[in-house]
Amino acid sequence: AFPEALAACADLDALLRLKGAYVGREGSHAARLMELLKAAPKEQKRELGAAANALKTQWEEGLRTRQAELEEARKRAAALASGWDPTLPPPVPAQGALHPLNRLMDRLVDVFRPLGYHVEEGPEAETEEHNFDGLNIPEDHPARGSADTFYFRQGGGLLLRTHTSPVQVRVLKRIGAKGPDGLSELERSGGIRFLAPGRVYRKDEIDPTHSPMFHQVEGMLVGKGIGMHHLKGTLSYAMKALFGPGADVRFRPSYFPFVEPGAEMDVRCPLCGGSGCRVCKGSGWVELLGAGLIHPNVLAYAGIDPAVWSGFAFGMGVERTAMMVSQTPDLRLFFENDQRFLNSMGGLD
Ligand code: FA5
Repeated sequence: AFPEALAACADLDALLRLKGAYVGREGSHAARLMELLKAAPKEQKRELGAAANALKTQWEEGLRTRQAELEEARKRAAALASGWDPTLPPPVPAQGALHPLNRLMDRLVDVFRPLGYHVEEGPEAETEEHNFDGLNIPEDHPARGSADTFYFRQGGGLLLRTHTSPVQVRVLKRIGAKGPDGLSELERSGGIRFLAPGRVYRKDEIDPTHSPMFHQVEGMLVGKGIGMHHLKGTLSYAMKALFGPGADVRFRPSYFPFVEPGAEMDVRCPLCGGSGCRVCKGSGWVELLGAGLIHPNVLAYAGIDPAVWSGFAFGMGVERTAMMVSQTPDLRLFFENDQRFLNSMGGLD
């Protein structure tokens, strides 16, 4: 009978054969029924016809259901054969995370926040005025040349900022401008301290400690009676927060047109402990930042009276700092985005 024959169909081929035998156009059970119907006596035709149709519909529905079942079974078998196991839980998508350099900049912000510093920002496409003029950098300074600085071809004096110091000029101009009450924001607040983290660009040859694109964190404090001791105390505190209480730093006199006096701060090379290696070029020390007391010309340029106000500024290399904190011997690793390297950088949090 039909239900048993249907259940016995183990695959789609058998089902198609059964389909032909029951509802096929010629020679099938359904076709034979129609012939019998034609030969039936006239007064029985209505009743017999309805019964024949019901039977045919029942066959068709049974065949359709069974066909769907067999197709599903065939798909599952093919998937299993291909090595896919539908009973396994779905793969967990890899989760995104902040880049180690961003995490280090966030951490620096966290170190300075309790000291009253907030975050300021400036554009990466800067004007010569903010990048050089406002920072007391002379017209003939080599850093202004196209050998060191990326200029936009369209002209307009736009360049890719070579350091985060132009943010100093932007903020100083803003807080130095007199308001409607005749007072500047600086006069109203009595001082300011901020960090400016961001990307900078230079035509530097790429090597283990240099990249044409890198990051800096600028720091600035403006107040009254600010001296080098405030700068040294602040940076020593920050380095201990970053590298641990045993952090060994030194300050060397240096020159930047926008500070006077100027200094550079080195940290004892954590890769070799000071005995000399490739990263510290044998010296045992790695330069992390430039700093100094704000040059009077920089304050005056922004409309701030250097006889009243003073302050300090520093600019820290983020890749260099990240190398030291994580003991990474080559800053290029931070830009190659090898997941194994990035995932190993837990120490920067
Ligand atoms: C400056 O950029 C000054 N604007 C810093 C400053 C700010 C001085 C405020 C005084 C007051 P310098 O060119 O030395 O200085 O760069 C600062 C730091 O950036 C360096 O100490 C170094 O850590 C890092 N650095 C410089 N060039 C590169 C480079 N090509 N790749 C990676 N890091 C770099």
